[in-house]
Formats: sequence, structure tokens, C-alpha cells
Amino acid sequence: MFKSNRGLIGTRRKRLYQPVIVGSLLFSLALASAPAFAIFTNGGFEQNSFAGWTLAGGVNPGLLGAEPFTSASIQIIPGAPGPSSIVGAITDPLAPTILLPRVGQFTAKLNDEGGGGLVTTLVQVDTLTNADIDAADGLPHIRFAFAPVMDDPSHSPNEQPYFYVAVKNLADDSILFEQFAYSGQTGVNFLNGAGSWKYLEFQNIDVVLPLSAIGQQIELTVIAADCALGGHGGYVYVDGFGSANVPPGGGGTALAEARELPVDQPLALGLLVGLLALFGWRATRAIA
Ligand SMILES: [Ca+2]
Repeated sequence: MFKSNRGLIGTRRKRLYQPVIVGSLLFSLALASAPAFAIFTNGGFEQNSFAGWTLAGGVNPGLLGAEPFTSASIQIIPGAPGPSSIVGAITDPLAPTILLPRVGQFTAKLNDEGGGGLVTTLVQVDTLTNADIDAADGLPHIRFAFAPVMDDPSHSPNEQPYFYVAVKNLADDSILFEQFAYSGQTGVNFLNGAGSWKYLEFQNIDVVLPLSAIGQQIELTVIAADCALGGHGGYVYVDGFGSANVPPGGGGTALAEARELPVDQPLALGLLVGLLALFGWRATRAIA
């Protein structure tokens, strides 16, 4: 991205202006690498808490209607929020290849291994600003990573544990991204965990928004539900909510390193594209 000045500046002048040129390059590099972390308070859960987020939930009476399920299929009998926790450097015995924490020192875990037909929801609304524009393409982005871990008791699809993740523009209620799956759902490349548990390793999501979204309110929603019959659990790990790239890796990635990762780093972009292509998941707009 930086063009050299070779051939334009003589040896003597190059020596004279070298500090200035180096300084300019470093400044430009700093600008290009400047992380856009404007959106979402405590989006990486590095406060070791859910500060900035709203936890809620209740009881799962089962999904409404028949497949394919959408957000309109989700029913929650209002009640106390389901379980939630912040995890650090742990190994999940039910999903041993998930690297935790995903980014920084802490990752959020919604719901847990236990049953009870409980639902945990996590929501945050924030305003998109110019600071959320990625220098690589000049467009605002919302990025995060999630990894669902759910028991698969082979109930009817509408009674299985499930997860839901969505990014919504409140200005026009448009769904910018959503992902829904119940445990063991056909077509989702679940990995086999311990016993009857199924899981996905962290999925890196990159939602590209139009410039017209600057100044508009964006709502994030994450839902993790036990099975509707009460005997089986399910949870989802989430991390890295913001506009900066979610760096590759996990398992204790230093936050400082993550924040210094240039937004246009080819390796990071390549890995992101590769991961997205690998799972072949796309944002769906089909929402009732
Ligand atoms: Ca984190």
C-alpha cells in the first residue's frame, strides 16, 4: 500500500529526509492499523462481566410451527434470565477443540450444560459511527465470533436445544445478519463433542453495512436455549463484538495484539474469508 520514493530522491536528500519519510510512513501505518472499536460497550467482555449488555430470558416452550425455523419461530415464556458466565482460559470437555478465550482474556458463555428448559438472551444496542469504517474498503463493519455447544437428545426439531444470533438495523428493522440452528440440524456441519453433544468451532462473522447506516442504531441479539422438554442443555460462546477484525486463533490471544492487528492485514482477511467459505454460511434475510 506504500509506494517507495526510490528514483525520485537523491542519496543526499534521501538521507536528509529519511527521518521525515520514516515518520510519515509510521504515521500512515498507524492510521491504517488504527482499530475501529467504536461500536458496542464491552463488546469483547474484557471487563470480565456483562457490563453494557442486557441479559434476559425465561423458559423455552418449543419452537413455533415447522421447519425452516426463523426468528419468528422463537418463543420465550418470560422469566428469570437463564444461566450466563464469563470464561477465561478453560478447556470445554464437551467441545474440546474450541479454543478459549476466543479474543483477549475473557469470552461470554450464554446458558450452560444443565437443562430445565431455560433460555438466555443477550442484547446490546449501539450507534454506528465513522469510527466503525474499515479503511480496507471504506465501509462500516460489525464483526464477532460465536460457537454453539448443544446436547442432541434427538427430540422433535422444535423441541431441540437451539441458538440464534442476529444483527439488526433498528432504523428500518432490517436484519443484516442472522443465524439459527437447532442441535443436530441437517445441513449444519456440527462436530461431535462428548457423548451426545454437538458443537461448532468459533465462526467469524463479518457484516458489511452501507455508509447510509452511519448514525443508525444497531441491535445485537444472541439466544441460547435448552431443549423444550427440560432434560438437556445448550449454550453459545460469543466474543469480539465490534467493528475491528476478529483476529485468528484463540485460547488466550493477547488483546493488545488483537488491537494492533491492521484492519487490512491480508492474512487476517484471508483466514476470515476462508473460514466463512469453509462453512458456507451467509446472512439470510428471510425473516417473517
Ligand atoms: Ca474477549
